[in-house]
Amino acid sequence: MLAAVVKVLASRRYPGPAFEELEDVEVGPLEPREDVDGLIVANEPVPLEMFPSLRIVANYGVGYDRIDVAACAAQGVVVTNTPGVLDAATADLAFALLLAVRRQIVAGDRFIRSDDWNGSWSESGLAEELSGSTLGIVGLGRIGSAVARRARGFDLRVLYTRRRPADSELGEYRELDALLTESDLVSIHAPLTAETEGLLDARRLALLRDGAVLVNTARGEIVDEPVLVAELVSGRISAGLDVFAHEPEVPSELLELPNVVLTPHIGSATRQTREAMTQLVVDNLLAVERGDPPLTPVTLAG
Ligand code: 8YV
Repeated sequence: MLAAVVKVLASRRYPGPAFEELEDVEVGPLEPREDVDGLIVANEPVPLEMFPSLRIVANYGVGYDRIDVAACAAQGVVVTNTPGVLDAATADLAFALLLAVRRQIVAGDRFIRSDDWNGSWSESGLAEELSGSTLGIVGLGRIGSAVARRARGFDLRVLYTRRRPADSELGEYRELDALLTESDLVSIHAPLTAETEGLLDARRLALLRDGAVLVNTARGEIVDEPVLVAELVSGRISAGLDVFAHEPEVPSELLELPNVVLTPHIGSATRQTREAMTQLVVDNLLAVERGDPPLTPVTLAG
């Protein structure tokens, strides 16, 4: 017997050719639908009561912090995400932010565009070099490991934390407080969970060295944002921020600061990666349609 085609509602038209593989897909807002058995969302909360026939929520992204996985499981709804395919793009962006902050790339670009360059400007402030620094990776998972591998090419010493402490040839394990104290550069690669929300609180941010650079391509809520803003306004530390606690709101104080580089949540936003994410979303939906296990299910244990 042929499996029934999954009737899919997608919160937007996701990029790439794989989207066309879905035979019965509609793009539109999450509104009550009796006939929908598959949803594609980008970490948007799913009102389960609106979809009585739902079998699968395919999340377009690795982070699924806004999806109530326990409630889905209780109703027999499978949740999938897109691990692995966005590691390189996100690690590249973390490095781009580290380099941009350390080498004052955005300030240099602005300086040229403002027509103020008269041949020399470096006297007004020499940059700190990246090479030879100590990089602390908060969360040595898939993306954190991709960052650590890139760090080798920049002659960085790598320290890391991870959920279940274990040795890695990619660096030296540290407790979080020690990592923050010893690092010149800190890059966050942990998922947002009850344990990591507010992980970098006022006490921990104060452990950062004077002149340290904090890069966040994970989730804004992992850092106490008002305290981070105060630290940045004081000029004690610098930051490269791709994520914010209340997106798309960005604290207005940050907009004028020379020690901050801002990007609009673009860690996975390359054509190759976004297309691969769509492919994995579609492959998960088609697996469920065939009656096969999903490729990348989210488990309750995380
Ligand atoms: C977004 C992300 O999902 O994977 C994640 O956790 O935050 C991103 O890849 C993507 O930007 C679509 O919203």
